[in-house]
Amino acid sequence: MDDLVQLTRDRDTDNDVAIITINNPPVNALSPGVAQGIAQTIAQADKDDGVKAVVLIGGGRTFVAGADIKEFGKITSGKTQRGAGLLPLLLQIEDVRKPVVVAIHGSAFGGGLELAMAGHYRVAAPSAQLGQPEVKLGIIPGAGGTQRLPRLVGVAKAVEMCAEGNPITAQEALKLGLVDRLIEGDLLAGAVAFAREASEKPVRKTRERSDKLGTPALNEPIFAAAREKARTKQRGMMSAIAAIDAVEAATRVSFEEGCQVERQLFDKCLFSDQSKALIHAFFGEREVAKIPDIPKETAIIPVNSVAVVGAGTMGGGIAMVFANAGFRVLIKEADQPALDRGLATIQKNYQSSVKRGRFTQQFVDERLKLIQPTLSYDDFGDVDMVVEAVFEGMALKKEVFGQLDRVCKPGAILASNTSTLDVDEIASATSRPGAVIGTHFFSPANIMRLLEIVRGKASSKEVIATCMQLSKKLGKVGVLVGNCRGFVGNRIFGPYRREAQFLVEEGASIETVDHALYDFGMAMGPMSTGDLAGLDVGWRIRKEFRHLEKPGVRQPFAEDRLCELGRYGQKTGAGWYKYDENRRAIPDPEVNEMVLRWSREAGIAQRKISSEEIVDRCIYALVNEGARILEEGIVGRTVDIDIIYLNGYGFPAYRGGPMWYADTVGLDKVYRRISEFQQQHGELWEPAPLLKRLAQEGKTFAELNREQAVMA
Ligand code: 3H9
Repeated sequence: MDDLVQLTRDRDTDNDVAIITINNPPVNALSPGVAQGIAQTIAQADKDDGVKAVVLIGGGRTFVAGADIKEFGKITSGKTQRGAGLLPLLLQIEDVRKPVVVAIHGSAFGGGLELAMAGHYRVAAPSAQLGQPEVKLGIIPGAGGTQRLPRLVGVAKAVEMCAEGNPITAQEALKLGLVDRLIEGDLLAGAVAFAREASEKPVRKTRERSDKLGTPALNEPIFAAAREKARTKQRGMMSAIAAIDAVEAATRVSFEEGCQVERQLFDKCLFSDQSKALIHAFFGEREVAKIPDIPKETAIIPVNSVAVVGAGTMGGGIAMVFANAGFRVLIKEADQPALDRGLATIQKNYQSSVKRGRFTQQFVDERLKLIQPTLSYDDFGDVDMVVEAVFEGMALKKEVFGQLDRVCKPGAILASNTSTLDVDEIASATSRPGAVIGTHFFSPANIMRLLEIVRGKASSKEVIATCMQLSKKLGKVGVLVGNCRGFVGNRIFGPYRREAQFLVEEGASIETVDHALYDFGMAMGPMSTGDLAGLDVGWRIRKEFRHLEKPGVRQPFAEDRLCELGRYGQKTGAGWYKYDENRRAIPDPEVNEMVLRWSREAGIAQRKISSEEIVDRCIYALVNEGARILEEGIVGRTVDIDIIYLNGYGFPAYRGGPMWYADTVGLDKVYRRISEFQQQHGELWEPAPLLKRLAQEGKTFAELNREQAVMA
């Protein structure tokens, strides 16, 4: 405890302000030792008549980022008993007879904000952020946050913060009354000065306040609107609804009773599969950033300026990603009309972001200044990195890379945004394959968080480490993958969409397939996803690779037929669905009839198919291919696949990704079902040997992931 929490005195002035400093790097998580340390030091300061006020502050880069999330796993697995939690400590702080001033820098998140609200006053650095993000971990604030926050910021804001989980800035916190003063400069000195002023005033206990708790008439519409929003924006997330219920309790019952309601809801959420999955996603996102064979000390190549080749949808989006992160970006096209079209699209996209309130006009103006159009490679000699985003064809890509090899300075990173092509073959067009790497952005590049970083045979460790670090700067989740057709995301997506089509060809309606997977939690059903991405994309790829298909093995055909009819999806106003001028999908009975006719002609027996089978066929197809990818070493860990699916393919976060989901079902059960599918549908369903082995050994992918981490 001595190391985790220190009690000192302010030495500059009268020595009458006690300073309690939390030192639990990296983020001062409230582990049991920290809570114990605060309890002991606060008791000491309370007893000491020489102390007029107390300052509670975080050492290092932040105040407190919350409870220690690792502890939750110990509780749910039965390794640790769930005790009284932080509530008694927070009551103890609130009951101190002299003012406790909490000084916040970095983040006051979760239990960190709950701790801060138990203090009598809060001061903050202007850059600080405050929030109750628990909902994103599938839980709710569990130390009185749902009861104290509405007392400080009012019911509407508290519901929003607890149910949506997004942080607010120190400036907003000041306006709302969550923070009492912003301190420019030295936070500790400012907090001590504030504490000395406060020592003349009576202590204010947050839990005894009720002036912001509203009335039933005022509150009812707030809760109704919040529930409606949660049902649409956080579809299927039990923690969002639980957070709203807990804040509502604050407006109906006493503080003590409200805390009991909160605790019951917290426990229900904590022991749910949803919270385990979301916590897996939280740590997984951080784990994928660590590459076993690339040490932390690997030199990072400084990247300050970037060039993008190609101003089409992807190139334009990628230029925006870099500009948004403050990089100077050259954007090159082959001719003026194409360049003008690309720039116009960038401007249009920025304007719609301003309209939707995502960016201010000033931010957009600054970003546009960073994007410099060009028609030649002349200026490429200075850039630190190039991202090629031209049409997906090997000959063209190789020509571009040959050109880049001639004009770029030594040390520049040469990245390709290919989504399917062989990165090694692209690299062979240069004299420096070590500098070549794949950076597969997802469309729309400026919105989607996923970035697959494709490691070629020769990609250097420095280039890989730099791209991984860069992904964070760009606000992306970078996942390192090996070089194979479709890499990880698209390769696994193939069998998923194949099964969706098979199901339609076997008699399920297009809408039934989409609904079943939407209800499972996917952001969109597979047929709608195809229409959005453009059915012609897959059609073209299938035509190119048809020669690789094994003769006699069933292949879906309905989508190809739709393409032959010019139904490419949303962009042509028709695909699996029809689309109105606002691109709203309208079921098209004609397509269901056509597919029925084609299927009968092909001799495919028609039958009634349950939603359960639809989900199993599509999701287990992801799992089986995921297991093959793991075996082939295309990714190093199972968690890599989960993070790709959560960030790039609309897989429901509360199910933790396909591999995690398979674990929750039980791999023996998944294996048995896949074996049944193999009997019914043939060799496309051959179980992946890894899946078979794990199922037979009674293991999970998560256990395999842990073994892989140890071996690395
Ligand atoms: C809670 O508080 C419940 C309460 O109501 C009380 C209930 C009784 N615990 O993200 P980074 C690790 S629930 C344990 O890379 P950044 C993280 O894994 C909690 N570990 O840094 C990483 O480890 P490693 C509510 C944590 O600067 C390292 O710290 N709070 C925790 O990009 C650095 O993290 C939240 O949900 C934690 N609470 O971002 C906040 N937090 O180096 C969660 C971080 O081994 N945290 N770690 O990979 C965050 O949002 C970000 O970490 C933060 C820093 C913004 C703070």
